[in-house]
Amino acid sequence: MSDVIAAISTARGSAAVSIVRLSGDGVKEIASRIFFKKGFEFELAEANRLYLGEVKAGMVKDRAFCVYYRAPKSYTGEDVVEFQLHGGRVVTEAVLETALSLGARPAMPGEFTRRAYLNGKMSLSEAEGVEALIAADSEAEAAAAYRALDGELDKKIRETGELLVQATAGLDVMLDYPEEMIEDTRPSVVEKLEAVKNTLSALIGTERERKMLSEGISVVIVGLVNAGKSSLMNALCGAERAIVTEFAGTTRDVLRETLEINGVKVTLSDTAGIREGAEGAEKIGIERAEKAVNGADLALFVMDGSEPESGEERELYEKIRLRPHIRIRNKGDIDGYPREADVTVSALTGENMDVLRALVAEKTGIKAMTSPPLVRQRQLHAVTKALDCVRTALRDMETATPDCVSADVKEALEALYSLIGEDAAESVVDEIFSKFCVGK
Ligand SMILES: Nc1nc2c(ncn2[C@@H]2O[C@H](COP(=O)(O)OP(=O)(O)OP(=O)(O)O)[C@@H](O)[C@H]2O)c(=O)[nH]1
Ligand SMILES: [Mg+2]
Repeated sequence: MSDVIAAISTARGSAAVSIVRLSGDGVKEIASRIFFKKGFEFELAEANRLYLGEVKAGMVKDRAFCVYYRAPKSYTGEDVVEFQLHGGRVVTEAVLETALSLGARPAMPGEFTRRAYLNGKMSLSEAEGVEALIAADSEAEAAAAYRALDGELDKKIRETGELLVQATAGLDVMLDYPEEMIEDTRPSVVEKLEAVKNTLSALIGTERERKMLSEGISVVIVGLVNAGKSSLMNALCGAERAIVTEFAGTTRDVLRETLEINGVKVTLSDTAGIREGAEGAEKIGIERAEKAVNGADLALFVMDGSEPESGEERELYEKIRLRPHIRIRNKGDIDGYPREADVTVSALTGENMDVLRALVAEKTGIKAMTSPPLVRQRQLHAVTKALDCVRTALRDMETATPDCVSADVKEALEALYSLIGEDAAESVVDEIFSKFCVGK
């Protein structure tokens, strides 16, 4: 018997629709005292059907939809009722309060999904995919999360686990049978361990890919004063973020904005324009600009095409030349002066901004990236541990006895299965679901 939990599953605040969700044994009894419809009895409710009726919650009434999902064919695997109400704090909270007064208890963060996991509706890594999808703030992150949610990660782990089990069987043969059998079995064990090693390495991906996925790519705009850096920042963001004036030395501090290019998160920084003889705040701004360039994945070097190339510009370029960068000739809408550049744009008219975006994608390798589906640190640790064990096993194949290798392989298996939640410790499960929002 599981008690009934209840929560508001949609975001707070006024909205067109809000959902209150209940799950557990006895949801129908509670719901039947909140939702009313002529000729309708909850006992006879059809599953998965949308009923239009009236909810009554103390003094509050609303016309609302109600859906009943019969166990085990529901998100949690239990009996579930959902009320689709008109959004807004009062109605939504009144319905929740009434459900609580009728014997439901407030759901803990992630408790619906936790029940889904406990009832075998999804694995731990799929549950983590749900949480990561909700938390995602770029398309690439969402895509990786969906691969976990959809069971792609699980499938890979199970297939890899199966190979390890086969390797263990091979090792048992080597233990139990005479020399000649060992020579026959050894290559197939090594082959399986190599295959596992490759799969796990690919799952982990490179450090760079993972950083791109979670933190995004840092791109810094630099150049001499008045080159149009802040204008370029605004054009790339599609919003008036940075102050633009015709006076040199407008931007004093580093200004950051997050945007997406080809679905990948990019942190774009506008910096103070560089010039000789700057003092005070401007001088500090220039120092910060130089620091920002050093910490960035890519620099956008902006040149003012309406002015002739200066010694100062060449000098600044020398500092950037050896770092990943794109040379941009700005103010292309004016008949100005030629420059050696990767692209000519106009921040004012938006000319060639799509070319610039494509160049950013190309230079940072965004295009070629298919994100590894490990969406949480816990998963990364588990796979890294398994990979370490497999590497040790391969090394031990050369020097150690089969039972020694077997122990390495078993350790790898344990690490892998912890990922999908087989025999997961209570504390691990608690930790995972505590990150969810209430109502999921
Ligand atoms: N015609 C034209 N003018 C531009 C273009 N981009 C910027 N400007 C003008 O150039 C001047 C300086 O632009 P900003 O974007 O403030 O330049 P900045 O590099 O950020 O300047 P500082 O912050 O002072 O270093 C402004 O008057 C802009 O309107 C462009 O593509 N075409
Ligand atoms: Mg500026």
